[in-house]
Amino acid sequence: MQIDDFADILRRHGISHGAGVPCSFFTPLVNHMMVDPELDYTSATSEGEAVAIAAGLTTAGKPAFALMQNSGLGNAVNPITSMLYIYSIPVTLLVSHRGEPGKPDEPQHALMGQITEALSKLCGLRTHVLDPARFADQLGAALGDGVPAAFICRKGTLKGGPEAPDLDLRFTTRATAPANTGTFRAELRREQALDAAREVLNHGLEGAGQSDAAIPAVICTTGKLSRELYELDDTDFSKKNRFYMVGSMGCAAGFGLGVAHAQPSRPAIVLDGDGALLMKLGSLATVGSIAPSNYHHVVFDNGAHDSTGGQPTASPAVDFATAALACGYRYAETVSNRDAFVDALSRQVTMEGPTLLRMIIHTGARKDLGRPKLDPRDGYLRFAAFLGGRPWSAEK
Ligand SMILES: Cc1ncc(C[n+]2csc(CCOP(=O)(O)OP(=O)(O)O)c2C)c(N)n1
Repeated sequence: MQIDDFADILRRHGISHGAGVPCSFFTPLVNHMMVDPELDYTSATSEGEAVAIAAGLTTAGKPAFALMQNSGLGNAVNPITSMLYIYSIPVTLLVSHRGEPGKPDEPQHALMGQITEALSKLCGLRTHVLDPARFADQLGAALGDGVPAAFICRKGTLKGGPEAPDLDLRFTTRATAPANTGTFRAELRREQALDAAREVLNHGLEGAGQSDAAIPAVICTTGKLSRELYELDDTDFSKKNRFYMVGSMGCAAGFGLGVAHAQPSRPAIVLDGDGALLMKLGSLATVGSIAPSNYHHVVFDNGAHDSTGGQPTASPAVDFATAALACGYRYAETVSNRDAFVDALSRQVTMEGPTLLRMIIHTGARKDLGRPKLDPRDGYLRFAAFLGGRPWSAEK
């Protein structure tokens, strides 16, 4: 299938964005996207992150695909099963088929080559082998039904495309220093810090005359952070600008990047945990390379996987603020008390992003902390409706 025809089908179905980690089978597509002004490609640091970015874009009204080698399908299993499947987000996966049975290939592809199609189906993806004659209809059907789908692409299926453009790369070193340095000790628990953040997170939700675009999109990482924020003020289902991630640990940063990229005039605030950020630390680099000015990253750092019992993480050894600046964030700082946190958060959301705010907190949560009564899918649809970007059927 000539890549121009393939790209045309994507375009006709409203797909203008893709994120991925490439396979040589997709060279025609990636090269094409690098020169086609109507198709935008984000180079992700892992296939799971690519799925998260594509999911954020799709949710915010820019239907997107995630592209990967089938070896990377293994890296994406959790975001597919815990995010695309749970929320039924119609992201299109393009998965190459290395190690196709009966075709000579390298040993590392042998087993994955045998199980690719079955694994994709087991993950709940509507799975097709990419057939040029049927691609348009199958893509249209998946998007129309609002379900995630995978197209398995065999060697040579996609053809043509330009040569890769010459990259005029300049590698710049920076003397990076965050706004403040020092030693920080926690004063608040996560729930107290979240309580202090609410005015910024809820900005514009109440009160007449606020432009809808000024209301931030708030993306919350998995675990107790989401549960606490929900219990603080959303049990009445009033915080339409929030998305509580269940599972998909590490994917809030990538999902938020997709949202920020799709809706550049709306602030996107990602509430992350240290464990989750460390799981997909590459997201700092992806965010820094795209550098959306509306992206604001807040890391609630208790040095632990608090939600699973307080097991330590590597975060005390990691200066997230310096790391973010080194990755291309425009501003970053660390705080540890309530006043400094509120001040920094209020300032950062008005600054040109990406920004990162590391809030040092204690471990621990209320013993009687509940679980959201909000069904994950309903919560997701609320958020997608708030973003106005749901071009697919609301029914599963
Ligand atoms: C892929 C994956 N691995 C492990 C878990 C289990 N898990 C859920 S929350 C969590 C801890 C998250 O830690 P952190 O991001 O630091 O947030 P905290 O709980 O400290 O607020 C873990 C390990 C999971 N949900 N998904």
